[in-house]
Amino acid sequence: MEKHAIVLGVIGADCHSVGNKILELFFTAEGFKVVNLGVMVSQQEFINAAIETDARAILVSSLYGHGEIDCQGFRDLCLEKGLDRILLYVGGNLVVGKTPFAIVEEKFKKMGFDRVFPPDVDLKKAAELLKQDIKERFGPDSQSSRDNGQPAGPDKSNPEAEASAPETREPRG
Ligand code: B12
Repeated sequence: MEKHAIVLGVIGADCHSVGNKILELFFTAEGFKVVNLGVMVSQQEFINAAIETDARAILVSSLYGHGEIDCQGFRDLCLEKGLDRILLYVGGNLVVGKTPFAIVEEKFKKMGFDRVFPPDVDLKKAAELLKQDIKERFGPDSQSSRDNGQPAGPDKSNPEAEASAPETREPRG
């Protein structure tokens, strides 16, 4: 069976890289095709990678406390770029200080994230939720995450576009 692509990275100016490596190894072992952008990733970079790999989900990490600012408008930008069905997950130390998690979760859900995770999340449970969410959102035939139903990926008729595909980008950090 074909593996579902997911895009992973640490958003904004955040350079915490340890959790990102663990997530890459874990979700790869869970059977996903993980496109790991590493640390210090912009919203636009996440979205470009998701479009070019026809990803089912973007998994955003934020550890340094500025997650709320960095994630503002992420869902709107996805919609603007045609990713109208992509799953958005976010996790880590999402805000500064000790805000109760229920409040943090509500905040990020209002911003358009489908699931929000604390730093001590059981990754096995997160992977199960992701598999379930992909099935529910994309159906058993797992259609494209873009609104036009066209397969994503570089335009084979355009060698320049093909040459700039980001999947091989080395993760930073
Ligand atoms: C190591 C460390 C650093 C190192 C990072 C080195 C590196 N290459 O990674 C250095 C020294 C550079 C650093 C810098 C800073 N740090 Co620092 N750092 C830490 C520390 C001690 C450990 C982080 C770590 O590696 N944890 C281990 C990994 C495995 O856990 P994790 O990162 O949480 O990731 C897991 C989960 O969060 C979860 N997860 C994460 N994302 C996602 C996403 C999804 C979808 C899911 C399902 C799960 C998930 O799964 C991951 C794997 O298990 C933490 C404290 C702590 N105990 O966490 C502070 C901490 C993260 N740092 C903090 C801060 C404030 C900073 C600085 C701003 C300090 C400063 N004033 O300069 C800078 C930021 C620099 C920057 N631009 O990013 C704060 C953040 C506070 C907040 N959010 O409110 C923390 C929590 C310390 C604290 N208690 O104050 N830091």
